[in-house]
Amino acid sequence: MREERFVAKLSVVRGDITQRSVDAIVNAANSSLLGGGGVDGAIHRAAGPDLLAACQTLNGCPTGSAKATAGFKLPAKWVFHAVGPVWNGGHSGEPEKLAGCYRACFALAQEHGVTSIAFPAISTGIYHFPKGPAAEIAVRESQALAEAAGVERVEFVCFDEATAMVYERVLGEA
Ligand code: AR6
Repeated sequence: MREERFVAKLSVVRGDITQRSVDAIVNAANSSLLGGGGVDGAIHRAAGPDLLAACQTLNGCPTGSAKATAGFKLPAKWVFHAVGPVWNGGHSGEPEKLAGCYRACFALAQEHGVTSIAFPAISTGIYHFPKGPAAEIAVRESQALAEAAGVERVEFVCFDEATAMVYERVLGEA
């Protein structure tokens, strides 16, 4: 295995992911990849209609995976559209599927030479995945995968204060 030459920086950022100047932002999409509410709606509004046209060529995406498009009018060059699980009590493979989203995004990062990436709290809004366990999965997978994927900077972009506090606790314990 090659020796890593850097330590990835993981940080909590409060605010709107569409404003982040990073190589890639991650969308919390659904398996149609044709848009929706929450962060998905915000990303499509900010990127402009070319994003939907690009998504229409992808034929959807399975839960627990991700697909890439350009960022169009966004500051970010790429959007990685990740499909998180709907929380259904936790015994339907939800944690593994959520981890799969992060793994797929780091694989896309490596494929596209992305060195900075911003994640929303995938599945913790409309899909109701509990915030604490979701943040633990996000941080664990990022710590395990960022450096090997060549990613130097990982931002966890939190739209609300409660989510930011959860990430700060998890990162503090990590
Ligand atoms: N920037 C950063 N985070 C945001 C933003 C934003 N602009 N807007 C919302 N969030 P959600 P999910 C946070 O519901 O649970 C869509 O309809 C939000 O506060 O966007 O994965 C899709 O099409 C929460 O912390 O995504 C799917 O059908 C987090 O982003 C479904 O919702 C995720 O909330 C996906 O549901």
